[in-house]
Amino acid sequence: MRRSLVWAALGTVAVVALAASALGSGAGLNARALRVAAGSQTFTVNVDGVNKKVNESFDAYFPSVVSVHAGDTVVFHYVGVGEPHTVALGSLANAAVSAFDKLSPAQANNPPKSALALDAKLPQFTNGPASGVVPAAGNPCFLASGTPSSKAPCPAGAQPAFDGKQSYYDSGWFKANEKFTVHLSSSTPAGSYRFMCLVHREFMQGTIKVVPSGTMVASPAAQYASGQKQLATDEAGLVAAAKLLAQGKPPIPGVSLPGSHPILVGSGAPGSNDPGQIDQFGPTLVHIPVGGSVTWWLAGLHTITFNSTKADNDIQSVAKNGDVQINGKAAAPVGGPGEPPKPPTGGTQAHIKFKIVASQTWNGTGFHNSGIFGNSQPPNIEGYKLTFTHAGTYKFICTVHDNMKGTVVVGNS
Ligand SMILES: [Cu+2]
Repeated sequence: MRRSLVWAALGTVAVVALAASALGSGAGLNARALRVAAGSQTFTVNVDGVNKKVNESFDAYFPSVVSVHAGDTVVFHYVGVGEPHTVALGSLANAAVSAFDKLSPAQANNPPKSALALDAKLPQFTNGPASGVVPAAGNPCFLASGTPSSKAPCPAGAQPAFDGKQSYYDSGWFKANEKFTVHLSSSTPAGSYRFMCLVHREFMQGTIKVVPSGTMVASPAAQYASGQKQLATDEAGLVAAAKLLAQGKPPIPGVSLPGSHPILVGSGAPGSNDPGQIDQFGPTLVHIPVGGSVTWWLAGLHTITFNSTKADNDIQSVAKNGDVQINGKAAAPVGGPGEPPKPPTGGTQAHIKFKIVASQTWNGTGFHNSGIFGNSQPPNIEGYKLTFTHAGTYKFICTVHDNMKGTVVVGNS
């Protein structure tokens, strides 16, 4: 199960605290913002968040709780820079998120079988690094009852209104700036409907709270503003880590990157519940001699990709019919092996273990790609080492995240 909080394994990961930080309906809002049941309002929930100052992504929904009436509409708007997400509603997601909510921080790090069994009823985003996206997770899928297939596509059909009774109601993998519009049936019973991301699982979740008609909810603008306030708090939690990352330093006191010319790939707030991560290389520029090496230490879902073209600089490919799939060229290793299937072990919560898991030599020509590293997170950080045999200036990107770039200058160029 993918943890959303890449550095949080160092501290306590309190899923419960995520829920506790959520906006209560109408909490602290101006009375003028309150309205009686309208039944036809549209509320916006941002999926992920954008920090204009630092390239970041947030495994969270803003706001994470939206209070509405039956008959209203909730628009989930993906605003991120490439971190993959979905919104899965329905009774299966509701049961899984509710079960994880009850776990202690220690249990959340090692969930009991009962919680894992509920999680397993929802498809994984992929069934392994070599496989593509699971159709029922990566593309919109709406089931009135039963569990979605882990392999076969969902039955085709128009998106129904959400009535609170469907078993599975998934947006699919969001495309850039995509909106997923959920009309709530006028017959939706009052209650809390949990939703989650099929990539980041129960650690990225939220609630549509349908209140009885006659009960007031805060206006769409006021609820949206509360979500953005939470985002600002989460952004503030990453400021210290972003400063350190720019200098090539991890966010943990006393820990430095091993090897010559190391580059840290992504960072986050250690020991906190901040759902944000920084999607930048640190440093963004290194100079090495001909025959020298660079080691990238990856934290989070990233790639190191050289000489990419526009067609291959994104792990998501969209077919003409709108179906999404993983772009194999952007996601898989090219020019040598990438991440091994099993994550390294040995690090403890307090002591980060760095281990180079892929080591290659490159002459600087042609497309070259580490492929996605998906298992690298504290306390076990995986390294990708590349030895450069020819002088030159080599620009690289991450194919998961937009705007994530760096440069290696080899020799005196
Ligand atoms: Cu990245």
